[in-house]
Amino acid sequence: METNLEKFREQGYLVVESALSETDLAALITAIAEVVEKRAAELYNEGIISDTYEEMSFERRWYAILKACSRENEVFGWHTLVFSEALFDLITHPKVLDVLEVLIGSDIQFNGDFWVRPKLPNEQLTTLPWHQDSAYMPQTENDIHLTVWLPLVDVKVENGPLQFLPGSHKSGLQTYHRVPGEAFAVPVLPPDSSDADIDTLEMKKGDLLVFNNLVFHRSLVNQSDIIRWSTDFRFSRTGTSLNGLWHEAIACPARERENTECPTSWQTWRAQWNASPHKDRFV
Ligand SMILES: O=C(O)CCC(=O)C(=O)O
Repeated sequence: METNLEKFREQGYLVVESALSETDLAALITAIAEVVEKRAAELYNEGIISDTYEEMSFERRWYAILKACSRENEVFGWHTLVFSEALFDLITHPKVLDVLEVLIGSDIQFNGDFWVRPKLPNEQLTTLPWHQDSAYMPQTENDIHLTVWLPLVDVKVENGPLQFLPGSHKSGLQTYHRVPGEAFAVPVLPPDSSDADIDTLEMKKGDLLVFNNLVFHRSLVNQSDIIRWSTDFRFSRTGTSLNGLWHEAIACPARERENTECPTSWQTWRAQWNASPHKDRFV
C-alpha cells in the first residue's frame, strides 16, 4: 500500500482523515467566537447593528453581522485578530507536527505565516484562481514549504472546497501576471490538465490537509449560506531560508530531533510577535 510519504511526493498534497479531534480544535474556535462576540458588541453599541445575533451558530453568526452592516467583502483572512495561545497551541500541536515529521523530518520550523479564513457565502475575494503558493512567496520555489490547512466546519462541494491538480508540483514554478479584477496574480499559462484530473477535497472538521508550495490548487466559491471557516499555517525544515518573507520575524522552531516538546513556548512566540514590525499589517 502507498504510504503517506509516497502519496504526498506523488500528488503534492495529502489529506489525513480525523487527524484532530473536536477537543483539539475547540480552543481556537472559542477564540474566533470571542472575536465575533466583541465586534458584535462594538457594532451594537455604536448603533450600527440592532441585533448581535447571539443565538446563531459559529457557521452563521459572523455573516449575519456583516450583512446587517453591509460590510460583506472586507478581507481574505484574519491574522492579528486571532493571534492567541489557542492558535499557537494548534500550530504546534503534536498531532500536526507528527504528520509533518513523516514528510520533512523531525527538525521543523513554523514559518510565521498563519490565517483564519471566514470564507463567506458567494464571496469573490476568497474565490481563488489556480495558483502555486511560491508565486506569492518570492524565492521559495527551490525549497519545500508546507501549508497545513484545517477545516473548522465540514467542507462540501457547495461551501467552497479546495481543488488540487495531483502531481502538478513536478513541473516547477510557472510565470504569473496580474489580471484586472483578480485579487491574486494568475499563471501566464493555465495549468495543463483536463477536468478529470481535478481533485475536489470534501473534508470533515478534524481532517488535516497538507500541501507543498508548488502544487496547483484553487478555492471554489462558497455557494452555501454558511461560512466556511478554516485555518492554515506554513512550515519548513529548520534552517530553510525565509528570504525576508513578511512573517519571518515570527518564525520559530516547532519541533527538534530527540525532543518531543515544542522548543518554543507561547511566551517566547508572543514576545517575538510584540517585537515584530508586521504585527498590525493585517486584520
Ligand atoms: O483557504 C482557501 O480558501 C485558500 C487557501 C489557499 O489557496 C492557500 O493557502 O494557498
